[in-house]
Amino acid sequence: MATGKVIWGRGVILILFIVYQGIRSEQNVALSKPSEQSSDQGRPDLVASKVVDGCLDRKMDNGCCTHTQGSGPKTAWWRVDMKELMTINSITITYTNTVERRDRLAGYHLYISNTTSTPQDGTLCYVDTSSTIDEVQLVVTHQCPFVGRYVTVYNYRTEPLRQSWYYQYALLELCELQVWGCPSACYGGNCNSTTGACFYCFTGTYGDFCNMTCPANCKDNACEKDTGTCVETDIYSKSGLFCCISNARDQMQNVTKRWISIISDLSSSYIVRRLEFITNFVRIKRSGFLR
Ligand SMILES: [Ca+2]
Repeated sequence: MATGKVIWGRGVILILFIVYQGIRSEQNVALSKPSEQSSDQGRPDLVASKVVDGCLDRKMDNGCCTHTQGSGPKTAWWRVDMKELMTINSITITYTNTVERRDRLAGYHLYISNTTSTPQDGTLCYVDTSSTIDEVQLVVTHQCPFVGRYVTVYNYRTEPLRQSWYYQYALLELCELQVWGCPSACYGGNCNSTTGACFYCFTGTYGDFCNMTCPANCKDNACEKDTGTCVETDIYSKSGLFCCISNARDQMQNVTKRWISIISDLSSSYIVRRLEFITNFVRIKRSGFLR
């Protein structure tokens, strides 16, 4: 019977976890953010920004995709700068379907980073290791539970090719990349799916995006999320209601310490001089000068 209860309890926990995952709220934090890529194909409508324009159309001529240089490069990359640290849950890649491109996308890497020194900076979230061309998915979502500012799609070609069916050059024909997550300032990693506003803030911050600091006189550094009003005021803080009492108390303590120091110095000096006088008196007395 007891075992049954334990199993039932685990089931409840599992169900709660699934429900939590189901109601997790997040937004595409890459939408309309600055982006760049290793090279341009040449057509003005096939540029890096098309990958974060919100258009999921996969036909290359419809103006929703990009295209890096097609012949020659052995490496290719595309990167988005989300402008701040984001708590990422997953990333959805949408690749062109104008013609069969699986052999071109195959072998790509997905990185999350805080720097851009190289296209391979940061954490490798996913690498495509498809062993056949049919395994390569052109629209796919990868779980990437990391915190970072940049997301980079990177690919390369070697001689010999990692797979014999790979296209010989490295190029990217991305139509959209969606990064599902929230600003890292959001407590719990949840936010409004439309505005990106945080549901909760960490202690000490407030505002829609939890990017403002609670007033210094808030007790335990806690304030209301929307207004920044202290949940409870620390009345003895430097900026609290009794700030003057607090300041006066500190000043009194400083003055007291100073007087104690002065008196101590004077006392020490007096005692030393008295000892010197007694020592000299005894020395003179012993010499017989004084009778
Ligand atoms: Ca697009």
